[in-house]
Amino acid sequence: MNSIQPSSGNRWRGIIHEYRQYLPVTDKTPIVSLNEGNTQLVRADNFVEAINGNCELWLKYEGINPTCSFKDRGMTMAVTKAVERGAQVVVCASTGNTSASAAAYAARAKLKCVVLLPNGKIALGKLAQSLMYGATTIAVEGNFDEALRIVRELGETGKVEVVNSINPARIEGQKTASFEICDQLGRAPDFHFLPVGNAGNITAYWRGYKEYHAAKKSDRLPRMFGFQAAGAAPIVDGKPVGEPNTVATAIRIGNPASWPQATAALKDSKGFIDKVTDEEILAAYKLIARTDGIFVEPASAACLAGLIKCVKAGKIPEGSVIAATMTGHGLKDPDNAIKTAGFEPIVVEAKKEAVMKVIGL
Ligand code: AN7
Repeated sequence: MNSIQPSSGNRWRGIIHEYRQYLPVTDKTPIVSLNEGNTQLVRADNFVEAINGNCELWLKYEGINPTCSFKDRGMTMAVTKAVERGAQVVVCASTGNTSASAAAYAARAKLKCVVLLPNGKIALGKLAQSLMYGATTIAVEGNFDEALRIVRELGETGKVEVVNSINPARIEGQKTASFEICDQLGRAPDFHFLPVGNAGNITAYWRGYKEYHAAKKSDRLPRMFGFQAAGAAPIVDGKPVGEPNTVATAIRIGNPASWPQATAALKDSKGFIDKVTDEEILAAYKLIARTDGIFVEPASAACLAGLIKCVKAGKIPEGSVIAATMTGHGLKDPDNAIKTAGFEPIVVEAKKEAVMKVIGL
């Protein structure tokens, strides 16, 4: 045993500690945390200017979580509850971020972790994470929806704990992002924009906003605006997509698990869901990096592409306060970043003159 007493300084100790009265935990719950949450809310005026908008845009930069995506909020809860129940093995299907997060929290909790990924359709950084954290990494010859079906079947054996967002603890943890936005803004936004894949996050955010409003911690409820990739837009199109496809591999999902909850969130919040093309996603992805220095993964940029569309269509009243979730860090997907940047490093001789020539001096 370490004889040094842990300090009880006033530092952030993760979302379960900070928001415990809103979460299904007791004093005895063995919390598994990597101090997730407390992510920046960054105002993006340059982006708004570039798109000829007339609104306040606040980006919830979830890429700075411990495994670089919003999934850590749900995973601290799911793995904590798994440990509380005495589970030995956690399992998930994933387009890459859930698996990275599950692998990290399972490592910390000393649980075995098994992840099922669509073979060849995972961004490189996410694959590296799963392998580095030591998860049993299975590449399924199929898409996410097929991997999730297998995971559901594994769950029915009672031998493993499923940590996909069909696990209610996940949604509970993820709703804390809404609490943080209200705390950081001093109010709830008028609109909340986010990308939609399996639809867990839109469900969680709406729940969070409603609970904070009911607790009188915020003054209003935002309208939820979700965006799917055009090649993987089952909710927008009103039917499952058998072979989803998009450059934004994180949201390459054809049959979202939380479809009914997402539909309810959209209806209750007077929200809106639309689809954006890969071209629109990549344009927004590059623009937010170049205008405001914020590097996100393509899936995150889907909601910025959606904002561009909404501004053009006149859907956003002047002066609106908009929050948008930047769900994952840009470094997760170096291949798409290098392809999208549009230029390559300029190789020069190791001489000052050569560099000056490139600069144009
Ligand atoms: C960066 O990791 O589904 O609508 O298996 O990684 O709650 O699914 C990831 C989803 C948006 C969509 N942005 O959120 C997975 C997975 C990023 C994501 C979404 C995901 P949901």
